[in-house]
Amino acid sequence: MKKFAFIVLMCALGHSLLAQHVAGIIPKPVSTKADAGQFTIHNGLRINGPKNFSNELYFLQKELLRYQRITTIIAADQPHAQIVLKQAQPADDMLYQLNIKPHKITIEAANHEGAFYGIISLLQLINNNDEGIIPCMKIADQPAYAWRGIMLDESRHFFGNEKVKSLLDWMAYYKLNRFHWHLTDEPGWRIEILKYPKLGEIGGIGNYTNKEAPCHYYTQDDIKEIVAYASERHIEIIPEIDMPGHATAANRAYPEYSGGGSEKHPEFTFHPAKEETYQYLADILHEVDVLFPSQMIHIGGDEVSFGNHQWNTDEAIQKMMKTHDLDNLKAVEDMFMRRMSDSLLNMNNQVLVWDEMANAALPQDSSIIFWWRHDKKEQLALSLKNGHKTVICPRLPLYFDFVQHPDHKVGRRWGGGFNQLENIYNFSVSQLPVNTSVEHLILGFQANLWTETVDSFERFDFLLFPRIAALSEAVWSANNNDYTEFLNRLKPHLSNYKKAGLYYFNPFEASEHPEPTRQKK
Ligand code: TNX
Repeated sequence: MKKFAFIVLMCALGHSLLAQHVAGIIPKPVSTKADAGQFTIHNGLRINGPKNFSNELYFLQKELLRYQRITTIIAADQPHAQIVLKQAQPADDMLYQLNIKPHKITIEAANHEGAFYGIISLLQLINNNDEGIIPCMKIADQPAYAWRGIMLDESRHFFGNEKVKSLLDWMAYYKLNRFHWHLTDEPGWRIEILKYPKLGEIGGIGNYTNKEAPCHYYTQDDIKEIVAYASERHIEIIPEIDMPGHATAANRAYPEYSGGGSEKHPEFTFHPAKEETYQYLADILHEVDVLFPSQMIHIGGDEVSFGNHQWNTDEAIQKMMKTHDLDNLKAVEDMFMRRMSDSLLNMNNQVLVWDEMANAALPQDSSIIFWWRHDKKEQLALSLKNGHKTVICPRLPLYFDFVQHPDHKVGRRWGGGFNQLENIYNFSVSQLPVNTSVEHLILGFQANLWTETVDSFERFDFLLFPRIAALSEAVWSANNNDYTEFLNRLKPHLSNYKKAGLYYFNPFEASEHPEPTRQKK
């Protein structure tokens, strides 16, 4: 009764803030306007849409069944349907419009993406409101940024098909659309390469906690399955094959391509002065290219100086430096990355790299730089100055391996700083020294989940939820400026995490799920 009175009041006022609150949609849509009445979700609802949107309709059916145990029927024609997808350009160039009336729900979109995100908003409305009763309203929406990403490191710890699919589900639920998959690093190599089977079979043994952990890697069939799953959810997968550093696991499998390492990071690099190295890596990238239709491969380029000490004494490398007039090891790195980027261009792929490569003379239009070192703003400036498209993912506040509460002990901090929900929610480009003339080069934001400290599903969930919701609002909603109001909208989401069995961090009741500890290394 109370709720009914509230809805009547809200409709009478037509107040958009109240409507937003009742809708509980994250990320917050561009506009939400309340209307009179309500729609009731029930079994046997008829849904309809043009042939072109049949995948999206099918997705809606499956998700209603999964979340709500509601079965729907595809209606033969529109007049007899209660939920209708329409292919049309919504007013004001919006991506989609969702109109809830007492007897009909309409989603209007010009393309698949719009239809899909209209459906996601509808699903959130249904999941956030008890007993399938949703207040009437009109929503018009579009994202502020095109690149809305999560990176997952599966080298340090391996999580497997089901956990990755569940992450893709939640990414879609929050309208995130880029999954950057860090598949190779020091502890393990996690992708099957047919031409070099030892990469998986030997490189796949071990993880950050235990060098002898059983072998785990994704077969090419696993990858195809996950790529198809992502594509159904409008998510592109960007695989990362890290080079010339972070190559330890690969070097265990094929030591002949190793360029050595340092005391702390043995066998850390690929050998930059052997022709065979370039052929070997190009072969690997060719297989990776076939598996991932995104036409984007991330080739790392980070932290090479952690373990390139042997380059100083290796005869072939020293000779190459003289021949090519390379003054220092950074110049060797840059040349290595330019050669590998030629291979990627040859495959019609974009070249994705970390911000160490912002000034490496990589192809201007086809490279995307990932700015991660929040304390090196000059790298962001260089990337933009050099005309590179840029993804923003600074350690502070977008590294999800950092702790999120002053009392938390497991996970990283930087100079005492860490990444609370509020910092992520409030993050925006306006906090960065970015010249307006180059702002268009910023594609969007991504959060990176590095997994040195993530040795269990509990820690995985705890670090991601609910920070993933704050990220999504920061990158989708240009007008996210009310953290308290966001926290209100978050409440039904926490209930949904609980229903899904996630071990999330509860910002209202931190004791609900205590910080999970780690196994001993
Ligand atoms: C830096 S970000 C790394 C990773 C670590 C991470 C831990 C980047 C390009 N390299 O290798 O896992 O810090 O926070």
